[in-house]
Amino acid sequence: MGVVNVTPDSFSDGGRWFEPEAAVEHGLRLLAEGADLLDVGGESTRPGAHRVSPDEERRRVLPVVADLVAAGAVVSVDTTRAAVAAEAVEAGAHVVNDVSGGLADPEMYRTVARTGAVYVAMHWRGPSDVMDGLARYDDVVAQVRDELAARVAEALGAGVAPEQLVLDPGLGFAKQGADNWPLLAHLDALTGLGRPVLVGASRKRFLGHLLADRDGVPAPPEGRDRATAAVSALAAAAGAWCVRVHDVPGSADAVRVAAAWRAARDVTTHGETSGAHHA
Ligand code: PMM
Repeated sequence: MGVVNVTPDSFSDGGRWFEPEAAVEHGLRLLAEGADLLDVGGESTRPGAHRVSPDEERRRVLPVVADLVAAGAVVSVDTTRAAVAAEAVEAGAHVVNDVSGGLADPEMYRTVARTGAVYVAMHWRGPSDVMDGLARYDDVVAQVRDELAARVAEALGAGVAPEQLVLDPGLGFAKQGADNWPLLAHLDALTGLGRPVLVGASRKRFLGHLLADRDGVPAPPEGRDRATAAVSALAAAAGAWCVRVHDVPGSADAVRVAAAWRAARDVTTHGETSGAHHA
């Protein structure tokens, strides 16, 4: 999944593709580089970010969604608003990517159920301007798993079909730096919930800290792409269905490596496939 942020202020690529034409052109480049899916978002979720109005969000994302769909792309809309999600699906989006997992808008599950779109439910505890204060865990893996399982139960109760659901640990969202690694290392806790898993590690702060220089200065966002590709390889090898990234070529190669790795692992020493884990 390649990221197309139509925002002036995203932490990782803020403002570079804010004009619709530039955003569409960027999306087409990501497709040419190997993305299977494009995630179009009009509202920054960077830590501390404030909300944009629904009309402004519509103005940013809908034309870009429509143009990319017309160009043949499979498009996801990154929104927490049910109305924007519905209009994006009407414009041709196939996937609704909701970083709030349905907690920001009480209409989201019913809207998703009605449209039949694929729905990514990310682990979330509150809006970007307060989320850093909500990162308190005794056992981050068990709590994120259980809180996502509660979202799944509520979505199903509102009529969303199980096949529509994709789950996401929400790296960096109400997570302190050190909370992200156990979630990655125990991805099986989430794949164990029985739905495909999406991982969004790309250019996030915890990678900047990992790659800090000798003085402790974090690596800048563009300096985190190789580490992002490494996470993509490991996440895909651990069974992730999708990785959401800004820089596509490294992660496209990484997921191919992981697919070959998994396929070879599933072949027994007698040359027969176990058949259980084919990606
Ligand atoms: N992260 C961001 C935005 N949208 N969606 C999902 N499903 N998972 C994520 O981890 C995620 C997301 C923040 O990154 P950006 O500001 O670079 O887009």
